[in-house]
Amino acid sequence: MKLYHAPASPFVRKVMVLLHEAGATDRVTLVPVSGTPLDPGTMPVDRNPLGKIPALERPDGPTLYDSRVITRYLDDLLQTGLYPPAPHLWETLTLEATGDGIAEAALLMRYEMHVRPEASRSPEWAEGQWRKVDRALSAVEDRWTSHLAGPLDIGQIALGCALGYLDLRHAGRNWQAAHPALAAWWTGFAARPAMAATA
Ligand SMILES: N[C@@H](CCC(=O)N[C@@H](CS)C(=O)NCC(=O)O)C(=O)O
Repeated sequence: MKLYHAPASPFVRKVMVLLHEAGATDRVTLVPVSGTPLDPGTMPVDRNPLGKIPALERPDGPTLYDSRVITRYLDDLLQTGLYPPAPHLWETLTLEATGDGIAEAALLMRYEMHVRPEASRSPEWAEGQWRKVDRALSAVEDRWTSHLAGPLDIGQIALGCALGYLDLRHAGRNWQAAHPALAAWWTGFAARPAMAATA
């Protein structure tokens, strides 16, 4: 399989972490690409009309895109056990959506303040995105603390990749100060070999 890839993407990282956890990194060849909404650059627009990564070319059908679709496909292929049976599944998928939403808001802030031409940037809009991140981090601490202490699942992986992206692109915000319980979990989770290998 071919995985369209950029090392700083939190969504690509979800896929890579799953592959590392499953011991299956040798099943994909990485295709480095880059691009933004302003300039798709080398993004695989012929494979994913949205011009986004990750996208996965596979032998048994058309290219898959969106990290949630790809991780679900790889789980089916590799039997990773990262999706528990219902009803626990609903909490896992909601946590995954929360992690992805944090990463998405953080990415949109990055595009707004570093990709959009300077004259049309809106710091207020970027602050609105950060408020989403901050609320979501509080919600994770309120609702998912015991879930985070449980067996590894795709929700934890999505959250970890989102927190890693906050550290990479928004370190100055120091999210850890307002969310100490989550910060403590993150210290341990970031040390997992699959996370360290994809940092
Ligand atoms: N919901 C998508 C989001 C993917 C996404 O936004 N990827 C970014 C890289 S981190 C991208 O391809 N951006 C290019 C663009 O938006 O044009 C997923 O989970 O795969």
